[in-house]
Amino acid sequence: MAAEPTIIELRAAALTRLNAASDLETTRAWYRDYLGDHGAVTALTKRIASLPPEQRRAFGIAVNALKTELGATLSERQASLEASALETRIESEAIDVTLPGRPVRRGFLHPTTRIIREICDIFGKMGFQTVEGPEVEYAKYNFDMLNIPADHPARDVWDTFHVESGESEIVLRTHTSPMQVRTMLGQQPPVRVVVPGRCYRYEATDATHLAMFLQVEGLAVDEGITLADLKGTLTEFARQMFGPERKTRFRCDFFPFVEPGVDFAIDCPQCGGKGCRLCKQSGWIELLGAGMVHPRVLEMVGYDTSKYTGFAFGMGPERLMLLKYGLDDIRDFYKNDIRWLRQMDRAWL
Ligand code: FA5
Repeated sequence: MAAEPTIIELRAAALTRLNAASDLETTRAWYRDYLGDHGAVTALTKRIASLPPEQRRAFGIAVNALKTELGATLSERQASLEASALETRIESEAIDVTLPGRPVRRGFLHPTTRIIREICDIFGKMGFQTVEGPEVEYAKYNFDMLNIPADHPARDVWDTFHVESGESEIVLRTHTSPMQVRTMLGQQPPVRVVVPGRCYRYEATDATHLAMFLQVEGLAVDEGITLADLKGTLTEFARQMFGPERKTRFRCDFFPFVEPGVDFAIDCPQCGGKGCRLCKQSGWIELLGAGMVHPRVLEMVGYDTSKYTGFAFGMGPERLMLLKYGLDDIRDFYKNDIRWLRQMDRAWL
């Protein structure tokens, strides 16, 4: 018969192994080897019945004591291993609340949205309401009712994207001026509106020209409105936009829907009028086209021209921004280069 370990030897070996167990998996293997169905202690239990009667009692007591002791020691060992496993996990998952947080990047408005809002706010304080209109427009509103009939040479000035020809000719609006017509057809004076929106022209793109660009239109019609009102309104706008010290200049210009027509300029904000690269040495920067609403336009919308007069103006916000910030390429607005856009956001005055 092979020498079997005595209870004392078995106990010593079992306890040594259990104490050395460094994780729960090892204690479960240990359980199988000693206390499980085929374990060494269970084997001893099974032997009790085959012992001579005088040895059975003492052996039985000793085996049961061993079983109880090992069971209790196992529970203790497992509890302590579980506790330290938990501690390790908590430590590894701990958050150091004293570390500086990662900065969350704040979103910001596109510069064209900001400039449009700024322009409309300035006119809003002067009593102008902001309205919007369709970008796909009847040629009748874009041209005819603005005193630009089909055979008029001025019609060629606006290189037009045509959507539909024939009876109801439809175009992509080449300016926001058709909203003058729509506004006046929809209401009687007094009228005071500004109209921001996209316009389209079939032309080659370069540093100052886009095929899709923004305009802001302005229109005021009431009794007794004169050129002095136009000058006052635009001067106030220019000073709010470019600084209170700005000088202004009005010169004759031609647009078929105004009479007289003017171009409006400010002294160059960069050089104060001395002449520089921005103003091309002229000392002046042209901001927009304007004029007194042509009586024919007022007639076509059914306004009483013996009673009402008005002024209108139209400007290009992207070009205004080129001037205000000394930028050199209008195409940058629509490249979606996030670094350029962020720089514009930071530079905003
Ligand atoms: C007009 O479009 C007139 N409707 C303005 C007007 C309104 C005059 C009311 C009188 C009364 P003009 O074609 O000059 O005018 O355009 C006005 C502004 O739009 C220009 O000064 C410019 O800033 C902008 N603009 C015109 N074409 C382009 C383009 N291709 N790219 C970018 N901006 C443009």
